[in-house]
Amino acid sequence: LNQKGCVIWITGLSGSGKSTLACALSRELYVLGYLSYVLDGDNIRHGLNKDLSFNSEDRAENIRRIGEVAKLFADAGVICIASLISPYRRERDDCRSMLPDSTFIEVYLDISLEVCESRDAKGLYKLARAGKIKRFTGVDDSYEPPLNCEIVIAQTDGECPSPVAMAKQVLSYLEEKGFL
Ligand code: GGZ
Repeated sequence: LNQKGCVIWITGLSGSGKSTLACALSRELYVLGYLSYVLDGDNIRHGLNKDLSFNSEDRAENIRRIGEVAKLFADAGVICIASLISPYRRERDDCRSMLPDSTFIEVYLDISLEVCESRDAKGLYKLARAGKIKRFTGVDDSYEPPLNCEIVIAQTDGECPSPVAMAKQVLSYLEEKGFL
C-alpha cells in the first residue's frame, strides 16, 4: 500500500455537510486509488457508541473513542475520515495530540446555523426548537469552532460549496502536504 495514513477530522454543526463531504471525499480518493475509511458520528452511535447520549460527558467520550479508532486506521496506513459534530475544542485537540505531527487534519465546515437550520434534512432543528429534543447543538447546546484548523470550508456570498468542491478543497491540501 503506497500511502501515508492520516486523519481528516471534519467538524461542524448538524446539517453543515460533514457526512456529505466525508462521502464525496472517500469516493474521490477511491477513484485516485487511495484507501480511505469513514467514521461517521451518527453511524458509530448505532454501534460502538450506542451507549452514549448527547450530554457533554458522553459527547466528549464519543469524540475520544472515535479519535482512538481513527488513530488505529491511520496507523494502518488508511486515510481515515472522521465526521462528527465534535463540538468541543479540548477533545478535538486531545485527538490531535494522539497522532504524529501533521497527520491530524482538522476541517471546519463553517456553515451558518441559519443555513444548517434551513436545510433541516431530518427535521431535527424543528424538534429542537419545539423543545422535543434537548441539548441540540447550536440551539441549546454549545459549539466551539476551531481556532487554528488546517482547512476551513466556508460559504461565499451565502452560497455553500458543492460536495465535489468541498472534496476538491481537501484533496488539494492532501496533495500539497504530500499525502497523495
Ligand atoms: C446534535 C443530534 C442531537 C443533539 C441527535 N445534538 O445531523 P445529524 O443528526 O444526522 O447528525 C447529528 C448526530 C450527531 O452525532 P455526533 O456523534 O456527530 O455528535 S457529537 O460529536 O456532538 O457527539 C444529528 C443527531 O446525531 N443528533 N440529537 N442533541 N445532534
